[in-house]
Amino acid sequence: MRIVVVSNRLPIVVEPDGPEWHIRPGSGGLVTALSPVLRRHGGTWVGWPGAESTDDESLARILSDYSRSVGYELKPVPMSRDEILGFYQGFCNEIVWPLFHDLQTYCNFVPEYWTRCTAVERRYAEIVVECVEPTDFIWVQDYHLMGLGRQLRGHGIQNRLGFFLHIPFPPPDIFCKLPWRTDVLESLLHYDVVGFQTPRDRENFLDCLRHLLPEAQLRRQGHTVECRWSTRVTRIGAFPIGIDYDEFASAAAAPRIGERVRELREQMPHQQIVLGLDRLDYTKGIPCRLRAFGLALKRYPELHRNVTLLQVVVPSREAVPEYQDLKAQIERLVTQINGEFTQPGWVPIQHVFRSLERDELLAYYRAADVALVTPLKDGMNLVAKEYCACQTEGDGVLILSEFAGAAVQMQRGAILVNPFDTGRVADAIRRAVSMTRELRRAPMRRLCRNVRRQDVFWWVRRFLGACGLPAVRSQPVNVSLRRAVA
Ligand code: GDG
Repeated sequence: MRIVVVSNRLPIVVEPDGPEWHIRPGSGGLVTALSPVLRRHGGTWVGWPGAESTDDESLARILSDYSRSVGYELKPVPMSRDEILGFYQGFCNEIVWPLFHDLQTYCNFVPEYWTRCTAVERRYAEIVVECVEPTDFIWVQDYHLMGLGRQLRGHGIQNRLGFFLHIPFPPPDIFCKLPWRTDVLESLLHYDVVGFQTPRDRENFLDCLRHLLPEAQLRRQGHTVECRWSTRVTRIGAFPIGIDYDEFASAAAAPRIGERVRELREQMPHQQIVLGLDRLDYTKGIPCRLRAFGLALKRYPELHRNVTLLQVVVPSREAVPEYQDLKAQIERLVTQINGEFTQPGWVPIQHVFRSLERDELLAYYRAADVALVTPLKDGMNLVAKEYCACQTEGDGVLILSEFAGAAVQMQRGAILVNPFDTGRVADAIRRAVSMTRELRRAPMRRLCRNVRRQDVFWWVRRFLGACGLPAVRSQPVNVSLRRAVA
């Protein structure tokens, strides 16, 4: 059985380079989670390459070269400028993203966005139909393509179809604000399995079904719920996503990363490093976190000269005005807090606004004494899990928002905080940096054990199991062999 993954974006970034294209691996939670899965099992990844009208030969060639090097195929879905604006930036980023993160005031319910969305879903369906074989498992990812299942069934596709939502699913009083709420729910019931990150998201979805489609019959079966609606049966469950723990842990332990950690530490001597690492996004709670750190410095002068917040913000969706405002707000807060507390030889907040190379990312995780992961709302949050996997010395402390999906699995071992309660977050920072190395080890061991046991391959097995599919190959695909065959 092959897996065909369909997501809004391919796991790459393509950029024009004169008449040619330049290609590099993408970043973000979905890429981190699914790349190792396809690398291991082989298959096809269908998605938009991320650039406008990329329907040319040189792109096809470079994608096929790249496919051979990663061990799975990439199938591009072209999008015009209007489609990018109406579907991706409009429907996805101005409606579903904020609404599903409980931030309704950021929503822009433009009817044209919905029209664009259905047109783009039709295009995805046509491309998937072209490349799929009857025994393939089609696994649709995330909020952009909730309606794809219905489109595929419209083409007569009988394959097993799974859908996984990486972001939270809101309760009915929020979901019902969506003008196309019933269409979205009905579309989701065209999949065989619909998966959420946490039991709370699953229960919110079930509450929406009860409210908007009362004729649907729901029956609990173990950890999933069977939904019979119209002629269809859909299994609904919570499948918390994981990371490739072993890969992160061994990469972080490499001597070259150790060397970078030493360099970083030399630049911040005698400091406990508190790390924040997020995409530029209003759901990640960066301003609240900065205020909490400022408050910690005000309340606890013993932190002065001893603690540095290293806040990495990875540029994202910069064309959207809310994101530009957020960037300006973060810069203002950093300037203000640094202005108030900096002393010769100590700048309390180091603010990095760029994407990190992977080695640098691993070195930051490994060097950090404390990770401050405080989203206002998050489907899962892989940064929390990656931080633990990179604790080579086993003595890091994780401060985690109770509104991250990860809190369900990591509540024993992490210091849980309400990110809106700046006083308590400030206290948690002080508590974390005051813990002795010895006291830190047991909770970190427990966290690592969980993250390792419930890794990304466990997630795949559970999801496929719910689809009634056998576990797929457990050994990595031999990329050089595939290269020879291709
Ligand atoms: C969505 C959901 C859910 C970050 N900066 C750099 C970099 N990253 C990588 C991290 C991590 C990923 O990006 C971020 O993952 P998150 O889970 O924190 O967040 P989202 O991107 O919002 O992902 C989320 C996830 O999907 C998976 O289901 O957990 O809730 O919102 O993997 O390592 N990677 C590199 N340089 C960076 O600067 N190389």
